[in-house]
Amino acid sequence: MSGGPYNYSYIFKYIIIGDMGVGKSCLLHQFTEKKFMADCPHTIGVEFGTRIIEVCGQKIKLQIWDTAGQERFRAVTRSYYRGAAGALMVYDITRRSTYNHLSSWLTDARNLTNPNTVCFIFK
Ligand SMILES: Nc1nc2c(ncn2[C@@H]2O[C@H](COP(=O)(O)OP(=O)(O)O)[C@@H](O)[C@H]2O)c(=O)[nH]1
Ligand SMILES: [Mg+2]
Repeated sequence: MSGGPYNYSYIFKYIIIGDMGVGKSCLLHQFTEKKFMADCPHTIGVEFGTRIIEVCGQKIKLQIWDTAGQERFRAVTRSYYRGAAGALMVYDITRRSTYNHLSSWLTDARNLTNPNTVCFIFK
């Protein structure tokens, strides 16, 4: 697409999943703004951040979706997962339950994404 209106060659969607309050929004903010946000407002509505990275000379735009507070009920919608190239599963190292819940987050991710979606864990 060089020369076109886009300054990147690929766009990939990533999603962040995990229990409420594990630091998903902070992680996204840190990645896109390179800043820690101590008072992260609760995520309301659909939110995503973007950052362009370069791999092997190709510019890749990452579009990272943040859950819209639905994770409180662990009922994140199907459309959130659709088309994700990767799912970042986050837990809070100080709260064991958030780690235990990862198995159900992984089940959702596996059921609602395609087989090529890469799932990984962050704490
Ligand atoms: N100590 C500590 N607190 C964090 C860290 N990441 C996030 N927090 C705090 O945890 C709370 C919840 O973070 P948030 O990103 O809103 O979680 P989310 O509900 O998963 O989006 C906020 O008060 C953050 O300031 C971290 O790495 N260390
Ligand atoms: Mg949040």
